[in-house]
Amino acid sequence: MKRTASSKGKNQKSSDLAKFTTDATDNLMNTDQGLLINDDHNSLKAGGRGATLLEDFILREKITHFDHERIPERIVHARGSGAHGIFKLTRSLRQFTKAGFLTDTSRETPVFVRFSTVAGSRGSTDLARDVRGFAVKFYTTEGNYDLVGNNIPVFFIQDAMKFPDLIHAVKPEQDNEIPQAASAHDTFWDFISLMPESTHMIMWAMSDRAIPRSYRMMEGFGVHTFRLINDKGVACFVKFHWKPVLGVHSVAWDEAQKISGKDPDFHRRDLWEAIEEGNFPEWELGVQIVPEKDEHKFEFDLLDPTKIIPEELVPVQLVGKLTLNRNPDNFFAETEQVMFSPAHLVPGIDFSNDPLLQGRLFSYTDTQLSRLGGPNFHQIPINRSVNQIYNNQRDGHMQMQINKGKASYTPNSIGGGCPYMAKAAEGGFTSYTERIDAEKIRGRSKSFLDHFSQAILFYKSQTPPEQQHIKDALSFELSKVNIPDIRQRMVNNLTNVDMDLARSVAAKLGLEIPKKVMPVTNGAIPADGNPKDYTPVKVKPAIEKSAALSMANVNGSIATRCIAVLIADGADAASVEELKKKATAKGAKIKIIGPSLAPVKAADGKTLTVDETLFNTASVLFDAVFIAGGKSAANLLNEPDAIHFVNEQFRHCKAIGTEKDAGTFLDQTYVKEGPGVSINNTVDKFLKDVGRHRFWEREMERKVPA
Ligand code: HDE
Repeated sequence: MKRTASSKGKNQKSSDLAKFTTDATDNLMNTDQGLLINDDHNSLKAGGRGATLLEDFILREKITHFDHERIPERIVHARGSGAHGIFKLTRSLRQFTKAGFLTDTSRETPVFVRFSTVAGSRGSTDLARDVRGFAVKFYTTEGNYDLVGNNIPVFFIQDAMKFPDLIHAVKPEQDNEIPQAASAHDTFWDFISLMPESTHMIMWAMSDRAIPRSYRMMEGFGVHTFRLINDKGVACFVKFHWKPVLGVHSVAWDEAQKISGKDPDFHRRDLWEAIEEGNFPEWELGVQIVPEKDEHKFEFDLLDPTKIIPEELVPVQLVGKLTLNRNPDNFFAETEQVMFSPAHLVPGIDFSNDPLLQGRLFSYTDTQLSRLGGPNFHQIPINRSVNQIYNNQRDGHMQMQINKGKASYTPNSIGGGCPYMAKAAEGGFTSYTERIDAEKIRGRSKSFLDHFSQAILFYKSQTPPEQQHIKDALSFELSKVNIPDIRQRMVNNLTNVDMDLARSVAAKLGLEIPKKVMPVTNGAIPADGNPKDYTPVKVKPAIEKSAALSMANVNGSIATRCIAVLIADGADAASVEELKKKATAKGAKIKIIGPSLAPVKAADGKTLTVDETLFNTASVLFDAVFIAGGKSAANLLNEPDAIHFVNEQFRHCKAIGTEKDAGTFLDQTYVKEGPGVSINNTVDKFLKDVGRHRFWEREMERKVPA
């Protein structure tokens, strides 16, 4: 018997999965018992019009399987999409960790990534205002490592004890199950208004981070502080970051709501299509490293998940690249059945004592027992480690492994003492030896009581349009709250962040704000009975602003952006071709949109193929619009949908370009020359504008009724 359970350096994942993958091409249909089927259209009956016979085992097998096709959806993060890919380290972290995938730059580690929203059901819209899950499973040769993060670097609560409360509050209300995939309702804001520790997260959740343009254009964060441990046993603290190569981009809130109707699969489709087209989404892995000796050097507690470590204090070092390059073959088998857990570790990484993380370590495996029906879910192909598993776990629902021999216990002599335990030097996992000398208490550290300083830091770091979006989001959400006391309590709480913010939201809600900052408390009573012990405090932050918190810095790339070209008969084919050539050379996608699917007759007699029509698509599904000139523009005037299309692009601050003679068309819209509008301008200027993503300054000046 071999002494080691791992097959070092060998990546078995793809062949393992292939073993479980079936392809019906060129194969005959059979039953689950392997019996070839002769007729899959008709049940067995007594005569052509007769009753169906109970004897029909083929019908019964098919319907029984169908009856049990659904499994419970995830209690949170039910709506999601996944993809396969690889992780490649570019800079070894050997100084800090012994984890193979973070030290060996020659390795390519296979990964499966699942993105998700949190609050909605499995069939809900992708464009809800919500946090996005960003869960990565690394199939390393030392075992599976899961980095189960979000697209926002902090969380609503500090202690796992409050998670069921938070989720009950944000989910549809318990009496009528309304609203779906939305936080804009009484129970959510009731809870939040009584939980001052959520203030920092609320700033992020009300910012445009909560309505991403694409999964491919959002950051990811491990949120908690973790530990790295090197081969000498020396530990440091670490925060994990994912930085999208395409930059961080979002949509407008009005747009998000409309996309939810026009294409609720917007993010799922975007991810799927990008991978099918070979535009593989990429992120760089970043780490912020804090030596153990610096644990207490910050004005916040590293263990508090409502805090970031500002990049200005500890820079993010980029150390590797994640590339998603393969769509799943089967959504259910892979994306629905994949199970992530922050407790899936490899040697060289360990937990911190963050009380939110500690609770998560229990929850993820536990929830799979309900979802996947038993303790053997790790044997489902998507969840399997690349290593063969040897231990004494036995039996249970859906056991797939056939364990040979008599010994299923340790120590044993019957099985020659196998399987052996691995020494640390052989890769056996050992927990970090942390010295803890403390009293057992149910309580919270005083170092967790500053709930506002980083909310202020975040708000101050936003540009004026970003601040306006936060005001608008809070006004929208709170206006949906029916109980006036909750609205008032929330605007009172906002005075702790920014008076102008509180004033502006209060005005939209028809409320007054108090003249001075209002204290808030969650009403928790510490063991010694003195509620004052939990009264929030404010500390002076080390920095006032952090550029990394704003999304305003765009990199100018137009790669994978989708540009609509509106055309009708009489279009100038040559200039449409020029745009197409230049845009696709820079990686953008062009979709020709006409009044119908019939090819458009160009001015020179050529025909232009139409990709989509004004009646089957919508402006909110595109990043920019170009209006073909000449007779085409005049003909488009007969299409009210075309006018609406362009007005909406204008309202959502997107780049608009026109060809010569399209002015007559624009005269019938609200579009005015200004930032991001290129009237009779060159294709190059238009494409440069597309690279700006959005011209939010336009929004501050002009509102358009589209
Ligand atoms: Fe989760 N979370 N969570 N969570 N979470 C789940 O596990 C939980 C938290 C996150 O694509 C569940 O398999 C508790 C923070 C993601 O499959 C469940 C607490 C962060 C996903 C669960 C948290 C996350 C989940 C539901 C507080 C960011 C989707 C189904 C103590 C760092 C993973 C499942 C996927 C899913 C529990 C807080 C991220 C119930 C108890 C903080 C990305 O186990």
